[in-house]
Amino acid sequence: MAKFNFENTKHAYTAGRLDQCPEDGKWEIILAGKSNVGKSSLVNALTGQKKLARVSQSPGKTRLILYFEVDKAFYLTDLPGYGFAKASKSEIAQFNSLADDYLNTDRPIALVLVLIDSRRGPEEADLALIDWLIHQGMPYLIVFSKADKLSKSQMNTQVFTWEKEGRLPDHVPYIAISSSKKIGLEELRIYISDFINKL
Ligand SMILES: Nc1nc2c(ncn2[C@@H]2O[C@H](COP(=O)(O)OP(=O)(O)OP(=O)(O)O)[C@@H](O)[C@H]2O)c(=O)[nH]1
Ligand SMILES: [Mg+2]
Repeated sequence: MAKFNFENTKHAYTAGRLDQCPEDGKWEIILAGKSNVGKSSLVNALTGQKKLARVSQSPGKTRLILYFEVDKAFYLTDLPGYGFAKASKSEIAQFNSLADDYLNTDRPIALVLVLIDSRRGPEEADLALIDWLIHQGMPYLIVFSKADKLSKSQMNTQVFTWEKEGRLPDHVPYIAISSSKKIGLEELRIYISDFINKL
């Protein structure tokens, strides 16, 4: 089946509240994960556009829900990061609950990409999200980000260890990527394309 043209992507909408989200029924591939894990960088890397999504050294950059329409077919939805403590209390409450609420609504969510930093590994909030997704029966894929510092075999060993430690469920579906070194991007584009095509 055809792979979508990820280079043909445009920023379609920005939403600060759930009632501002598009209602056109297009499928969404969600990018979820802790602040600073590399969600916005991944949008740019997948689409080959350096400045489509804003990337920053300072965590908590993305505080709104951003919709990127890929090949007129589906959205890549960049959610605000969770677990970030440097914003003001009211801001944290606002953008964390926005991300939480988002997954709890009736959105046409096809797949949730759960980004986890390869070197830091899964933290409590990540496992809580994964458990929740499994409980809801919502399809997800773990995306280990910033994999430029690890070899493929080191990565596999890490994942095995995390599974044994109970920091991940056994046999999690995952892909390791690096936005800066362009690792795993084509594999992820194919995975997403296949997924959308099979819906
Ligand atoms: N080494 C390395 N650094 C990366 C990679 N991807 C992103 N980064 C860096 O990680 C930092 C955060 O990246 P963002 O893409 O803004 O992260 P985010 O998840 O969108 O963050 P929030 O918007 O705060 O939730 C930036 O300094 C990036 O340059 C990668 O593949 N490798
Ligand atoms: Mg971001």
